[in-house]
Amino acid sequence: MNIIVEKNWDNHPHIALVKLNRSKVLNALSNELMDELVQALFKLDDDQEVRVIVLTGDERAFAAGADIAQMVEENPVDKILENRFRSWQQLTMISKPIIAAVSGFALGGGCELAMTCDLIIAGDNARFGQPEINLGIIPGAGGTQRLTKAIGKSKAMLMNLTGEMIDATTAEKWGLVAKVVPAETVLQETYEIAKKIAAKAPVATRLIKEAVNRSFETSLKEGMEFERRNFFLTFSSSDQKEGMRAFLEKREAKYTGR
Ligand code: DAK
Repeated sequence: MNIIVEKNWDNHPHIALVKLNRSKVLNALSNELMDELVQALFKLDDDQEVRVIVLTGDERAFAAGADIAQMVEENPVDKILENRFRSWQQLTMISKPIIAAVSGFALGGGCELAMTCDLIIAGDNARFGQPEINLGIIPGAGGTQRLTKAIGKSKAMLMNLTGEMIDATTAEKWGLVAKVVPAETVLQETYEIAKKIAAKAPVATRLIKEAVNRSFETSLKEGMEFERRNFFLTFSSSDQKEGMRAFLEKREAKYTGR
C-alpha cells in the first residue's frame, strides 16, 4: 500500500487523514502512488461524512518528488502514453479542503503536491524546493506556475534556477506556507485547524475553496462575479439559515451540509 487512509481521524467524524507510505524512498511519488492517491481522494470527496482531508508524509519527508528511478529511462512517447498529467489534473478536482501537513522534504513533485493542496502547515524541519534543474529537467506539475503565484517571480526563479531548498521559516515568510509549527506537533496542529474547518458549513467551505482557486485563473472582474454567484448560492442552503439563526439565538450552529 503506497498510501494509508484513515477516515474518522482521531474519532472525528468529518476529518480524514491520508498518509503517503513509501518511507524508504522518502515518499517518492511513483505512478502507482499517484493513482492510489487520486482514487482515495475521489472516494473521500464523494463521502458526505468527510468535510476536510489532511495529506501528510512522515517525519523525514512529505515527498522528495516524482520517482526518479521510474523516470530515468523514459522517453517523450512513454510520457505521452502514460499520461501522468491526468492524475495531477484530477487532484485539482477535489472539492473539499485539503490541508498538507509537511515535515521534512517537500521537493519537486512533493513541493508541487503540497501546493496543489489548499493550504500548507509546515513543521520547522520542513524543506521546500524545486530541484528538477539538478536532474536536467524542469518542473512538470506547477513548480514554475503555482510557486510563482505563491512567492512571486524573483523568488520562484531563484528556487527553480538554483534548485536550492528553502527552510520552513523562509517558506512562511515568502507566503508558501500558512503556518510553521514545531516538527513534533505538525499533525496535532493541523488536526486543530482541520477541526475548525470541519465545524463550518460544508457547502460554504467548498464554495470558498472554489472561489479562492478561481482567483488564480481569472481576472479580478470575473473573479468578483464568480464570488458573488457563490455568495448568492449559499442563501439556498439550510446551513445559511442555521448559521445566522444560531448567531441571533446566541448558540452554536449545527450544520448538516445541506
Ligand atoms: N525518487 C526516487 N528515490 C528517491 C527520491 C526520488 N525523488 N528521493 C530520494 N530517494 C531515495 C534515495 O535514492 C534513497 O534510496 P536508497 O539509496 O536508500 O535505495 C532514499 O530515498 C533516501 O534518500 P537519500 O539517501 O538520498 O537521503 P538523503 O537524506 O541523503 O538526501 C534528499 C535526501 C531529499 C536531499 C535526496 O534524496 C534527494 O535529493 N532526492 C531527490 C530530490 C529530487 O531531485 N526531487 C525531484 C525529482 S523530479 C509530472 C509531475 C511531477 C514531476 C514530473 C512530471 N507530470 C505530471 C508528468 C516531478 C518531478 C520531480 O519531482
